[in-house]
Amino acid sequence: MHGQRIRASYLNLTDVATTVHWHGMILPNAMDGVPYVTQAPVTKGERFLYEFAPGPPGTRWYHDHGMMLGALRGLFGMFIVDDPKEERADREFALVFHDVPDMASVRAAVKGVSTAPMTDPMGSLEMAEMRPNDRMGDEVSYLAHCINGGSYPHTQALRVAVGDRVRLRILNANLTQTRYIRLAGHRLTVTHADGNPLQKPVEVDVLRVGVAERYDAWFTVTKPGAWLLQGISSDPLVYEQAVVVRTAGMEGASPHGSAESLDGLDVLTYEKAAGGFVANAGAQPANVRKHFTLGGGEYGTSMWSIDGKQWPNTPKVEVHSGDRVVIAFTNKTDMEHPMHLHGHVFHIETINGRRLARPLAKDVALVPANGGTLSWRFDATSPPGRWLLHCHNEIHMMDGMMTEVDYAG
Ligand SMILES: [Cu+2]
Repeated sequence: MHGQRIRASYLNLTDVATTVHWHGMILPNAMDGVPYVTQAPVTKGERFLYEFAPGPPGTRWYHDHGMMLGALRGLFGMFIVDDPKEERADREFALVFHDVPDMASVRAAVKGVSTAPMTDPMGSLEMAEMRPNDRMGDEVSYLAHCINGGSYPHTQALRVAVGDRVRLRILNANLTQTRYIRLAGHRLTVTHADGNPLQKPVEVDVLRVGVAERYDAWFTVTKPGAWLLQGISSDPLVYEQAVVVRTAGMEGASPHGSAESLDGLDVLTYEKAAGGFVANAGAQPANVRKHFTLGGGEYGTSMWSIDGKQWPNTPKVEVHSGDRVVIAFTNKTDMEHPMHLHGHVFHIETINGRRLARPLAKDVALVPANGGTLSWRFDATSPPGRWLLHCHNEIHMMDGMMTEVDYAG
């Protein structure tokens, strides 16, 4: 419940030194869980006590923050900060989409020589951005595709009743891949992005959920039936990433599924979530402006960069408490990048030079590939400290696409 404090004692019984990051939370910097930046990594047999008042309300999560090969995310989960003032659903389900990586492909991807293919579905934004000469080398192959720890048909059915208003809280905990998620036979009403309420809910057929993103989506059960909620991909294996939504009496029925393509479907984009674009009124006021060029990812290299530099040599953002900060990204690479800022909620303002009608409150945002741009603003009103800003694609982060926002004084 929002307003309560938590105490989480982290005891590390593995051989891998790591920390726990509370993704999407605004909290004291010392509790943010970044090794060597906000705390020493917790080694085998050691304990670390995290204590803070979770917030803001919404669908947040936690995960380990290794920043080195061997400490790939193995500890994670959804963290719901319940808002007592919010409308209640008849049923609510938390769904964590995650995938088990093939570690050999992870090591190859870090070196830029992986042979794993891109798996986005036909009709997706990523496929549209592909150029004929794009050479992969950075993708990870996955051995299993899960929701809440299981693959279909071993996932637990979501039981609903006719007339129910159902709320889904969806997290993409995949290390590298965007997920397209659809509930067969239903439109979804999206109310929250990364846990933050949209100014106006939007209705779509398919959610596009980048790495580390969360969406809250609602639907109404209007008739008896059984339908698959699933990841849509060009990789047939991803079809195991599914759960059945069913009414009583439909236990034996074979569920309705979805086709592999997104053709003709209404897909959630930032533009849609924000009510479209408006005429650009010019730059909005800000005390601090920073422009970053995202680069790297050449085949056969271990380099993903910000302004040509790799962490820890990347240029930092210096702010003072109370500053209005605008950060603009230009992406020179052929992959999109889910850029995440710790300890703040930001508002996406522009995409490819066009201004969103309603700035979109998030903590991670996909910067479009091949020269795409995206900008966000935030107010430096979080507790002072060093707040990481990085690509949430685990390979890109390990290969250096990371910087920080530092509060001066
Ligand atoms: Cu990236």
